[in-house]
Amino acid sequence: MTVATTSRRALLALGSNLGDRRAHLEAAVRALPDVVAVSGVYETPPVGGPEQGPYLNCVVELRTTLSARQLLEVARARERAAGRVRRERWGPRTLDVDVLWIDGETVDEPDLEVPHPRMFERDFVLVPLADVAADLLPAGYDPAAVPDIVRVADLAPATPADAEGGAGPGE
Ligand code: GSY
Repeated sequence: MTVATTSRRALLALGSNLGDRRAHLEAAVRALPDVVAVSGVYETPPVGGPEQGPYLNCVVELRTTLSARQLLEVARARERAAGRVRRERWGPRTLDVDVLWIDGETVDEPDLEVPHPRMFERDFVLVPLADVAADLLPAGYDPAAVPDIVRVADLAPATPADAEGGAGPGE
């Protein structure tokens, strides 16, 4: 495990297709630590799993000293806070938070892989990723050319008051 003493860029992907999808994303973004940028919110067709409704997806950039493991704990805490119940793999969910990328760090453990193993295959990740980390896009990838993905909202950046009430890694 890498223990970072200086902050580095980390990217998280958020998705929701159950309940008040936008409210779930907004609450999670406000509670995440060390957020420096938030992509647009995109409505995206579901990929994989059973028949289910469309998702709202976004990508968040952090500048953080948290490790990949700590970020996974933060992500899971936000999913629990959104009332997520794990029923079936790739099924509908109130909130999904994936650790996509941490500059200079790779993790290959049974429950955590960084970079996320499918991040470069999924338009619902790449299109919002283009808003905050275009340097990571595969060569030639054009988010404007992707069909069926529509920017539907922008989330307000968190205020200092949000940060004071935000979740730490163990929450
Ligand atoms: O892997 C994240 C959850 N998820 C999504 C998602 O966030 N967006 C879309 N469009 N399809 C998805 N399928 C799964 S599983």
